[in-house]
Amino acid sequence: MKKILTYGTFDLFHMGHLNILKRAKQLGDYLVVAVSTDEFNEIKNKTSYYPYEERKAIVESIKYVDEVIPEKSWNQKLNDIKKHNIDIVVMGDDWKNNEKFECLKPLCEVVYLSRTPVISSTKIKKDNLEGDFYGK
Ligand code: C2G
Repeated sequence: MKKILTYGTFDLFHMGHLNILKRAKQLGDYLVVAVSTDEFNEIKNKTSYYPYEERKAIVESIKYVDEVIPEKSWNQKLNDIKKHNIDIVVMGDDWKNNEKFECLKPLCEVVYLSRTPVISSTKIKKDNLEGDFYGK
């Protein structure tokens, strides 16, 4: 069984998140998603609209996702790969060549998939503040 692992905040779940999870699952048989905790988001200087428990519940309900684990720190990835017998770590290509993922290559394959254009949690928040709507 080929096991895939990906990381993210997955706030204000949108098509960019769905696309990466769908395509990550297509690379194997079992997809583990590490969702950033609220405390870790603070370290990432990210504030999410939804708390961890709700972001976790949404990601868990996605049919491509087999398991959700908490992402609590930048340096848990090597342990995650060993503990879950991961074959491939998948991230959007905004992370391409980032040392946080390149350093995993001795342990497993690292695949960067193209980001879905335009949409992001940040854009959703901004558009809502400005009264804009997607595709407008
Ligand atoms: N993503 C995407 N297309 C978008 C938006 C996001 O493909 N339009 C991908 C990102 O590249 C990432 C995943 O969706 O692989 C989750 O994105 P975020 O929730 O923004 O996660 P991020 O803040 O990048 O956290 O340790 C790694 C971090 O936890 C990643």
